[in-house]
Amino acid sequence: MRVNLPVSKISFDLISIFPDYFAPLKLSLIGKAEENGLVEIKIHDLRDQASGVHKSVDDTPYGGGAGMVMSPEPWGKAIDQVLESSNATEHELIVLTPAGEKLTQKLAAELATKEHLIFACGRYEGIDHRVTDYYKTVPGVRVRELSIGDYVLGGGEVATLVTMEAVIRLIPGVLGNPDSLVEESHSLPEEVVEYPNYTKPATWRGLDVPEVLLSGNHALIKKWRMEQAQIRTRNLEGQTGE
Ligand code: JEK
Repeated sequence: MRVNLPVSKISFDLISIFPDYFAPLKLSLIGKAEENGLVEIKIHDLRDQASGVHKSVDDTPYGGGAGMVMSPEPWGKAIDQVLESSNATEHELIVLTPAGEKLTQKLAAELATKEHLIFACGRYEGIDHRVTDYYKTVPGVRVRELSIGDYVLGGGEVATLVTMEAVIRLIPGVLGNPDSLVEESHSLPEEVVEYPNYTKPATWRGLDVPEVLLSGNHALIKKWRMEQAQIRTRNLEGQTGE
């Protein structure tokens, strides 16, 4: 039995008009991390900050164009409230956007060292630009505009789930067996390459596990795995045009 690991809890505040998107955070690795007190996750409905009978959070874009833009007022109220109710001294305000800095393993590892992460999840064509401009001027707040990849999603919620999973599994004590993190850290953070994995049975549908893996020769196994990883890296480079 292990209790009271000496790690400080990372707080996550998520703001969205679709709080139900975050139901999966109760499951698996992230759900366990919260149960074990390694993270605290609070979900906020942006609609609670909307005024007027229609509780609207969007409006037509200045300058014209298709679609709607999220109004700054409810965002300002929601983010101020989160900041006021936080005990943290430093805050990362993460605004998901298709045009943001790309999420990488290196960035995930950096975020895993922070005490307070706020995720602003927009919808429609995104959030009035003055929201990020404003919070960039607030002491103790660092604004990061983040994208999870070069494709267009309908909003920031799924990108937040992706980012949180990448970050939370790097928090000390979250993974049952941290050996996998040690192995990851030996490769450069951004070149995630892998060798193929096998488990029992040794023969499945006529396909055998490579003999070297059954040899017990650890030096030879290590060499074989490195070669396999290199083959996969070359194949990936073909895909990305590098
Ligand atoms: C947050 C709203 C939807 C859809 C306008 C953008 C060029 C103009 C916004 N990797 C990622 N992909 N998409 C997102 C993401 C999408 C979002 C929001 C994140 C809030 N949307 C939306 C269209 C447009 N076009 C592409 C042409 C803007 C994301 C992340 N993270």
